[in-house]
Amino acid sequence: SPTYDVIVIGLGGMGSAAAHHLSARGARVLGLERFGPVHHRGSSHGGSRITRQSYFEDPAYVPLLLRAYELYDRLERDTGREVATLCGGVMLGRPESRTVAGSQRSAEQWDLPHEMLDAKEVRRRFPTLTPREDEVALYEARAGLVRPENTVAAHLQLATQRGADLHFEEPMTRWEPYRDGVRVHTAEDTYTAGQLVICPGAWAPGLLTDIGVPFTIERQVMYWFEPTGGVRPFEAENHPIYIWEDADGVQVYGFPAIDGPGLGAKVAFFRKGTVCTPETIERTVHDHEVTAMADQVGRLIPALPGRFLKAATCMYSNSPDEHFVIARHPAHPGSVTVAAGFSGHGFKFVPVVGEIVADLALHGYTDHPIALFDPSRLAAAPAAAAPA
Ligand code: PYC
Repeated sequence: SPTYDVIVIGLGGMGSAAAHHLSARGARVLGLERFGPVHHRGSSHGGSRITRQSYFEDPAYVPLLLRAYELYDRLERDTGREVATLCGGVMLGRPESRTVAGSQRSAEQWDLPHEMLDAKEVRRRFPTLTPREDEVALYEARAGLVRPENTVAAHLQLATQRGADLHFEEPMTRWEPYRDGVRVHTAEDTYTAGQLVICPGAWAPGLLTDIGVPFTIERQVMYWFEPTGGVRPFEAENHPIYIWEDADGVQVYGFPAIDGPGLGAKVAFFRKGTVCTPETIERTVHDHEVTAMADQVGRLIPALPGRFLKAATCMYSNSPDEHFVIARHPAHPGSVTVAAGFSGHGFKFVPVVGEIVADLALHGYTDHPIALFDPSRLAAAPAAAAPA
């Protein structure tokens, strides 16, 4: 029964970063992953994820983003892998939309460099974009994209170099408290450790049954189109990432063409998925879905939906309020740390989540501001007393 300081369950985005940060601090780490390294069955694939600092979801995320940017930079230097491309980004919509007003609020509160552009100025600077007259944009030069597969590979590489044991194709079957720590079972073996870190991704409903948070897993589709009129205006030196909210509150987001000639540019709906499970998710993308995407994005970027090239599915793991869950496990506060419920906007935080999880597992606290992610906020409200 091999013994470790920390066992990390799940080696996707968050778990691979946790394994790296823990082993970099000298912990003896075991990582257990149900699939192979850098797999495409969870939430850390598809070539790109947006990164940005003017955070419409809540200004409380901004200090974590500033640290994540530093850590992505360091990751790139330490591994030589390209993990971030800061091509600039526009958050587009009506001035009062969540995407625009929320981004502006964060930018102003944290004094982040940004510009507000009217529709005419958006069209002048970014000729592929054709917003309506009543739409505006917040432009952030330091927004861009991060690369999920390269990021996971980089963290796995560094963790291995620091001596972490990473076991793939070896899912945890169960765990239990054991002495002062935990005991973890797989079909292969039983392992003990002082600390357990659970980074379950879309497997949260099965792995975090006793944490009091009803996670919902959502199927999402990513689409790649070949722009009409050639790819040049869509290349990263010419094209920003974008999040566009229409008058009905539907958000579409997309990327420059980063994969080279003939491979198109990626676009997707933000939070317009169907409930699924990792076991039953529909991986086929249907013609009507492609048509709906092309119609929607064509209203903002008429040249994008030329030839449809391919689509892929992935999963969001939503918490009820779409804020993360990062904490010591309320039922096992001395030995278990969880990082879950990233709700479709987590990947840009991957390295800082690794750092936070390492703090919690090794010291029981972190200096990072994570009050927003405390699962007790989601505990069911006590039932109201019956009238006498
Ligand atoms: O986190 O910026 C984001 C994002 C956009 C669409 C999905 N996630």
